[in-house]
Amino acid sequence: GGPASLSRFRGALVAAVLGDCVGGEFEGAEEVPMESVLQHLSNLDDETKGNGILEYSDDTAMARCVVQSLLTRAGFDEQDMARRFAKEYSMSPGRGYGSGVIQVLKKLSSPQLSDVYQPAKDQFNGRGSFGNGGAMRAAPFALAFPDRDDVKRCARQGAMLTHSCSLGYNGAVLQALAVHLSLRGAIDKPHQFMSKLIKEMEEVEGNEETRNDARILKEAEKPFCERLHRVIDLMDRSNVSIEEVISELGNGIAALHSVPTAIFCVLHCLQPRECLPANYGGLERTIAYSLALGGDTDTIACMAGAIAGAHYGIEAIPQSWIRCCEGAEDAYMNAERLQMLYHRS
Ligand code: 8NA
Ligand code: MG
Ligand code: MG
Repeated sequence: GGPASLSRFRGALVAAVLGDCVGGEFEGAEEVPMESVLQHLSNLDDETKGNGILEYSDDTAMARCVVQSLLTRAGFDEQDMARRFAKEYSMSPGRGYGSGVIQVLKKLSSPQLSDVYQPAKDQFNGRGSFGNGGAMRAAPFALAFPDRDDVKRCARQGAMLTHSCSLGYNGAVLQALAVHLSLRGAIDKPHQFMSKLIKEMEEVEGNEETRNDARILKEAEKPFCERLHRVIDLMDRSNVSIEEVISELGNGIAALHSVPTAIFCVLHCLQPRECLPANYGGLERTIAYSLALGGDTDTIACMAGAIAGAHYGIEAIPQSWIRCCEGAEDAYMNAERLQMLYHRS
């Protein structure tokens, strides 16, 4: 479909759910042989395996709250979104939430709470979380607002409900920007896509909070910009090993060690790759490759899935994968509602 077509909205929201659901199998694994990934994915095609439904985790649980809040309030409402996060956690606490964020979610359910941003600010001795929990649920902001400044502002505020460290919420801004640009067809020109991302992130990271946090955590002055330059270096290489991707970009639970990685996965898988089946399309390659990196596989595949889904559209996703994943049907329906909100504003 063309820029901002319904197919792209559906692709983004559904592929994010798939990445989370199929990635859960390998979450936290240090090494994941590609053979195991391909076996896992081919089981999805095989109805006789009867492997049942793959459940979604915290990534999708929180993204669903973001979607419902944006739709119900027809825009960003921090009180409403915070209430939904808290309620979702209290109803299904076993979705694999990060150990720190649970404290925030418990505090957010208190009726006495006056500032919904305060619990996140109290995390980690007042430094706030730099985990990827804000970024993993950032895609819906790109699907709700056509204006880039709205996307950046709302993705940031939405992440700050749980992640008050700039290395956490700036990761959410980067993820939302990647989906925003992909939705408009920007990945047709990968180098221009990267230049636009870096130009935006130069501004996003050009402030005192970012500089302070980066200094304390001994990172480059503009940590995400520095990582995006590494993505460009790697995408220009004809041969790059999984070990190099992990050592250059990371595969961990920090936003800095996973959002640029997810972007790389999408760009690396635009072409057929020797390690991946020839009958795979770009979206299947992206999901498979994300899982083979190991580490925080569900979250990296979820974020890469959202960016790739916005690029390739819903037609690129195998029906059998959709049938196996909890929440994929809901995502398909909600994508249309988000597109209406997007075109309304
Ligand atoms: P979070 O905010 O609890 O952060 C995740 C972890 O990062 C924390 O528990 C800390 O260990 C560490 N961390 C974050 N900020 C700081 C800081 N300022 N100083 C020191 N340590 C810090 O949770 P989140 O929502 O960001 O989640 C991130 C990832 O962890 C997600 O992928 C999520 O799925 C989760 N996770 C869960 C499991 C599981 O049990 N199933 C496994 C791996 C990751
Ligand atoms: Mg998860
Ligand atoms: Mg995860």
